[in-house]
Amino acid sequence: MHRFSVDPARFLSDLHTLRQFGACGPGVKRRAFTPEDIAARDWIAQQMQEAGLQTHFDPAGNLFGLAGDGPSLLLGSHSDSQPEGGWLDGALGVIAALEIARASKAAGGPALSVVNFQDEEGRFGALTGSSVWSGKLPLAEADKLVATDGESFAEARASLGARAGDFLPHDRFTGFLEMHIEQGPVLDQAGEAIGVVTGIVGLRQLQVTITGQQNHAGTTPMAQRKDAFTAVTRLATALETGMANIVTPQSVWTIGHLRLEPNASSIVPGRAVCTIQWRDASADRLDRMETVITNALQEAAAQTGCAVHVDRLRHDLVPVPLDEGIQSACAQAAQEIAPGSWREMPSGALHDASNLADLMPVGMLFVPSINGISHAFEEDTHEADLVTGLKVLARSADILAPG
Ligand code: HGY
Ligand code: MN
Ligand code: MN
Repeated sequence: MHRFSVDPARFLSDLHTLRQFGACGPGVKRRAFTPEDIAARDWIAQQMQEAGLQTHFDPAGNLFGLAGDGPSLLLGSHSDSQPEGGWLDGALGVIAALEIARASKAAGGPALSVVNFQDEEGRFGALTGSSVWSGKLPLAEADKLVATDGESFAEARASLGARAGDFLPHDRFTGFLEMHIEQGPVLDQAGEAIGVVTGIVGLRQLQVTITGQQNHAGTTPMAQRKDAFTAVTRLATALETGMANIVTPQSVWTIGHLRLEPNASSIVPGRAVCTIQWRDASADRLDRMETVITNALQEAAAQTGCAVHVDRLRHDLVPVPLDEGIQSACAQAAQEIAPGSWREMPSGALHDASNLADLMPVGMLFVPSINGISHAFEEDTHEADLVTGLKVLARSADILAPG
């Protein structure tokens, strides 16, 4: 028995409307708290109100659409993007949640609320909005976070103005269910439609500042240089060697942000700032990877005569198993709607669900990413897979929601 039915055309139309906020070719640039992000949040809040949901912004910029004053199942994701983002990363989960909550409300169905978390993509921290709401990151600490573009979280969130209310209590919600694009190749290569997520990897990140000696690129003999970029290359090589015996094919580490100073072709770089981020499903292996990283940093410094300073940029995000009960509801829904075209799988990407798993039952569903591409403008998913995901998420919510 289904207590409500969704409208795929309306869902797809809303997805394409959201895509316009910060549109950049096929993708989006919609960093947390930028004008495009705020405009998108205001539009989503308006859709929530028109759906009969009570809208609420909290001090961190998280936007809720509440089904009523009583307990409800929470569905959602995030609408902020990476500096160069795809149109579906996060947005899919927010719009699918909106469509489902709207359909249930209209049908007098179960109480389903919506959340659009802020700064999942880490312009400031790590899953910042849900980290603050979950209590893992005090707001006063978050306010001190500074984006690589120089704006602090405190300055950015001031743009909420009068929108911001108080933090909502966690116990208003009976659980959290998030649909997201896989952002990897597994479902696409297998030709399957749905992933029922079993767990989310843990993540750690350091910001490394390497100080050498700025000098003339023509007159400074190679043997006398303290070249900060050489230290970065030695670090990267040492990581490859050091990780080889302790990692699995799913373990990852990335030097994703690098700034050379003064970044001029005729000057030996005297300073380099980079991030090292690593992820794994095992906390113990994250520890062992951190030992490799620490040793590699010391080796790079010794070999180049540079000084190395490390800041742990983000609070640690531990590996998270997802709720068994929610997983079985999602599996039942997937088998009903996409029989034989679904699998259980882990998440190599981080999600806001990581922050809620110790507060309430949490579950996730994936839909395929074409060619496994994400965090890039060309990120995309076949429309039929988007609609299948919506229907499986709706059915899962129908099975799980109280009342
Ligand atoms: O980095 C992540 O895993 C997420 O997409 N922000
Ligand atoms: Mn995301
Ligand atoms: Mn992302």
